[in-house]
Amino acid sequence: MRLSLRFVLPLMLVLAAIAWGVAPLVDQLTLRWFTHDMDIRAELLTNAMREPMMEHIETDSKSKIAAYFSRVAQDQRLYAIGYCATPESRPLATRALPPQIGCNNLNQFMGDQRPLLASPRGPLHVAVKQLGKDDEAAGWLVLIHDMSFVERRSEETTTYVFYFFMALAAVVSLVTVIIAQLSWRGWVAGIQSLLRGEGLLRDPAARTVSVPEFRPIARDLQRLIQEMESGSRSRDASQITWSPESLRAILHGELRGDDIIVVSNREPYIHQQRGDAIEVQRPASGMVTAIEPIMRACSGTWIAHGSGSADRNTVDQRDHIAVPPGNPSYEVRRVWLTPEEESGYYYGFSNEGLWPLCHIAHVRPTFRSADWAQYVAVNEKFAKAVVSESRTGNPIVLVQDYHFALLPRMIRERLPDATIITFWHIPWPNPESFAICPWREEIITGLLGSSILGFHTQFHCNNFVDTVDRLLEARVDRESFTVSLGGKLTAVRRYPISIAWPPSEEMTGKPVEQCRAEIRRNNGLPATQLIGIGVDRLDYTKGIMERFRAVERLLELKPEWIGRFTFIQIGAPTRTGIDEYQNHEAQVRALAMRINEKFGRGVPPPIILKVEHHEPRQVYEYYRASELCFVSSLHDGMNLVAKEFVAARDDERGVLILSQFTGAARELPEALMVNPYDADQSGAALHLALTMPESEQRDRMRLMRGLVSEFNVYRWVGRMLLDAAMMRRRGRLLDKPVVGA
Ligand code: GDG
Repeated sequence: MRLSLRFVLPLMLVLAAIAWGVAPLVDQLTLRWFTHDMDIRAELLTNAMREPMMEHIETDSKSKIAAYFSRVAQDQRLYAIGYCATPESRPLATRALPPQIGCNNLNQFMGDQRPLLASPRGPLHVAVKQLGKDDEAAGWLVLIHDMSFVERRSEETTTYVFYFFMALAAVVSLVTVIIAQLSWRGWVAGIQSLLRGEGLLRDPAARTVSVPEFRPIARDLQRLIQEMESGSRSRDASQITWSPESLRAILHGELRGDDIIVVSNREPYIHQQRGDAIEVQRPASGMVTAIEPIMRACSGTWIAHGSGSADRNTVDQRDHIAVPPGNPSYEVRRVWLTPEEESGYYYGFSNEGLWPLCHIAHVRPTFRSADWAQYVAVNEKFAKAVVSESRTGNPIVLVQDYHFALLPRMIRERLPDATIITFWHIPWPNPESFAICPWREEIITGLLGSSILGFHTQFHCNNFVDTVDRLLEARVDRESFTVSLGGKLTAVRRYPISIAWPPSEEMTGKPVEQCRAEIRRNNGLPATQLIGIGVDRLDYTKGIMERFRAVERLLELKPEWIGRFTFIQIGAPTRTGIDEYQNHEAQVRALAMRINEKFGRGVPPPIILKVEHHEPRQVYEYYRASELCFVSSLHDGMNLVAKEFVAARDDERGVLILSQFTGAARELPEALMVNPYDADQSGAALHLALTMPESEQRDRMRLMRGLVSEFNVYRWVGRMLLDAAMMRRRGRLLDKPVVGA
């Protein structure tokens, strides 16, 4: 014991001293990095502002500059923004511009070695950028960023560094004490083996320590060091630029390349027999649009219903097929359903029951016990497929959508250590609406088999937690937004879905001008015709009837558009086996015809309805060819069409008209927001869009493109995986070490 104390105390003192010495160095380094980041950010911001600013300066419009500044200054980190026309003038600035900054002393804030500016809020980063040409300055832009977060980060870093060294001291002390207690026999060999690193290797096959007594110690040590390593590397999701590469890095770093399995009803590639040939089709589905780029990035296994007429002819003996065709990067495992299963589980319970139940679109849900029995059976079938596809006992399973409400619990029963992330792509209604479902408890209990349950908006999370509170004996914690059922915890979280960014070359490769000319020509329209576009599955929740009524109202209120404006609606056929969808299609066709008869005599028609499947590339060509895109869902989870239109417009033109009842409305406030039930308002929005000046289109489009680029689909799944990684780490720490296992 005395030996241990003699060794342990000085060691702890030395490590504490190192910790004190290292902390300021880490501080300086992080400050330098963050300042450099801010320099880059200021440069980018200036480049984005240069053109609009020059326009406002040329028209000498102070009020426009002020309005433009207050829009730009909504950015969280941008503290203040100002403009000096000359060194003698007074700065034109947002209110927070610190009094120390004047037009006559801007020189102090130029150059590489400039200091940060002190303020009561914390340090401020000041960047002064010249506008106009080098020899002919049109003034100076002053951008001030809030750097107070650096202080906060630095405090956190210091604490982590200190705890890290303390923990290290504790571990080394513990090892020393135990070693001192062990017999002398073999200790030299044991220490040598540890020093050689054999006991600290990650590969279990290489994890051999020659002396048996050391094995448990080495394993504990290894475990602790790994946890500390990953803890210190744990990413702050808001600091990552999300891309396929960062997603791959997370999978390897945070999740150590764990098994990833996706389960959905719809498959990403459908093989159809067309005569003697086999054709590959990409389905019209928001869920597929979102998951496909992720699977390309992380090469997992995607389990889905094999629904194509040639699907069975294209799989191997294990029902697998590598996709995308021609450039395979992941595997699809197809699950086969009988016609009875498909009719009861998919058309019946999922789409005649849950779909209308969760959307407020005034279509009554239909619940049949025979459909429910098929729904249970098909969920069981997919649970078995998940077990057979998982290479380990603790895969990460991403369960997609309302077709699989029971699957999370079924997987949990078979693979208790799996991390199950379930994402509900459609809205969740309020408890009163949900309670009409005869199998409401089973559905909620099924979903609560998930480790994480995700929705697009906080509103849907709240509705779900309220529903659990009302209908189940479960413990709901509104502070951490978790639900505990039978001792198992589910985190209910908001993850707004998005699309891949940047869009692929295949989608945006064709120049806008060419798209404009071809789309007009192919639809028999004059080259000068103005075009609006709508792209949807022919679903009654998408508000296609309301959209057409808005076009009718526009032409009634502003007859000057008759013959000059055409709205093209792409309506991908969907769920055609359900009566409600057949009725809806008939109504949509009839309404389009009536409006065309009313306003289309002798002139180009006001509405062109194209009820057929289009490939994604063609859909993007329509986006690029149009003056406006109208998304008028009556109730939607997110609506990816809105984000796709924004992504397609790299020319920064075009206007998005967006229903306030979509999830996207919360992220794209620069769109023209409408209540689709209000035909007058929607008609007025169409007129506004058709007459919007190009500079305003550009300002709005730039802001929306900025948001979609940052909040892209890699971020959507990356944040779920990071949360899952943290849960797994916590779980490992709480687990008892398995001695000798
Ligand atoms: C659900 C939720 C949520 C459309 N026509 C064709 C076609 N599309 C593509 C679009 C877009 C996708 O389908 C539709 O996405 P949405 O998000 O608008 O809608 P849902 O399919 O209802 O999706 C929705 C989504 O899940 C994701 O979570 O946003 O709220 O209801 O990508 O471009 N694609 C092809 N041909 C077409 O004719 N290939």
